Amino acid sequence: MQRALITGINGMDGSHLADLLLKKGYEVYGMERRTSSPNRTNTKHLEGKIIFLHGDLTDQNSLTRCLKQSNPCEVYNLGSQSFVGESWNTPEQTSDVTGLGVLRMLEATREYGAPVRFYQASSSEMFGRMVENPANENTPFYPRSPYGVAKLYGHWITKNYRESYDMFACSGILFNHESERRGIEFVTRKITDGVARIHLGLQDKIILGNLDSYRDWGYAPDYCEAMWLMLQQKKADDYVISTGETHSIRNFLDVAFQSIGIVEWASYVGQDPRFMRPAEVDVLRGDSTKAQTELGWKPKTPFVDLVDKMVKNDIKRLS
Ligand code: NDP
Ligand code: GDR
Repeated sequence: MQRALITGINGMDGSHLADLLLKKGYEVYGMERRTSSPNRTNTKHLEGKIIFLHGDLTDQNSLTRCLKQSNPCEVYNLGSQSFVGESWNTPEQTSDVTGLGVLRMLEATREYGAPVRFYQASSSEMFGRMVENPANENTPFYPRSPYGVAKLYGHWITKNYRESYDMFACSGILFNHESERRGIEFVTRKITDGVARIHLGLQDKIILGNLDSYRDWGYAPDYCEAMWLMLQQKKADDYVISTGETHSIRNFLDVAFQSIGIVEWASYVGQDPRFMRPAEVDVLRGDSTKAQTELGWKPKTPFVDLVDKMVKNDIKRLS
């Protein structure tokens, strides 16, 4: 039986990837940090189906132990301090987990010795102030946040371990992807949760930051399929995963409010400098031609369906 170890199991992607691997017949091990009260909102349904292990990306020994306990064929390194805005408040901790955490996981995998296939969750935030639009695997990087810089380290150290030790190590350069399980502070979920609350009379306004940035938004379960496909190839490589479309936060608001029958949303939305960033990534758009050609992957969920699913889910949850 195929065995996989996923770090960041309780996050959005970790939980969707576990669903996918279970469907494919894998034995799944999920690494989570010890907390005083566990947050298994996204993984409650996986209890009894996967094996949870305690480990932390800032603790080398715990990673080595997780590898020994799971004896995996595939490692998916999805754990990180993933909130861009927070990375200015905790730049050192972000660099430690999101950057050096990758090195620790690679080192644990290398020391473990068995032939393990390794996936690193790289990010479109590495393109930051996009030098080329749309960005592909050869586009130069220009990160704009401590998070983006840390991800860039993770990306290069993965490539370096592949070249230095002939490890099967891939980076998926994933553009923004969202789902009903998205953390509540990310803009998409903050909007769909807010729209649902307005619809149900629980809230008057949604307070946001910059409404004029553009993102290339896809659906997380589609993107987890791409992670898995990368590890099934003959040769390890890096791939951009994106829809190729870009929409502003205003476009997202248009569609989210339309799904509750509101066209003029301006009076329901406020702005607060607290949610603005010291350096913004104005636009992101990816070219996933390589993944489409070599992996046979393509995005399945249109933007409007993604927003609609998220709003409907929040209305149901809050009702
Ligand atoms: P989430 O924030 O939902 O999940 C991240 C997970 O990492 C959480 O479960 C968190 O645990 C865990 N984590 C944080 N710190 C540590 C640590 N020190 N040791 C071990 N685990 C830790 O992120 P997503 O699921 O959205 O993203 C998955 C990965 O993909 C991340 O690396 C992210 O940076 C990257 N990425 C995401 C994209 C997106 O659009 N979603 C796009 C491109 C890349 P806890 O629950 O305890 O906080
Ligand atoms: P991002 O996602 O930074 O792209 O990182 P986020 O949803 O946080 O921001 C997207 C854009 O929305 C603007 N924005 C706001 N953002 C938040 N969070 N809250 C607000 O109130 C708000 N108002 C406007 C932001 O300024 C930004 O332009 C996500 C994460 O999943 C990363 O881990 C991942 O690597 C990248 O996507 C690709």
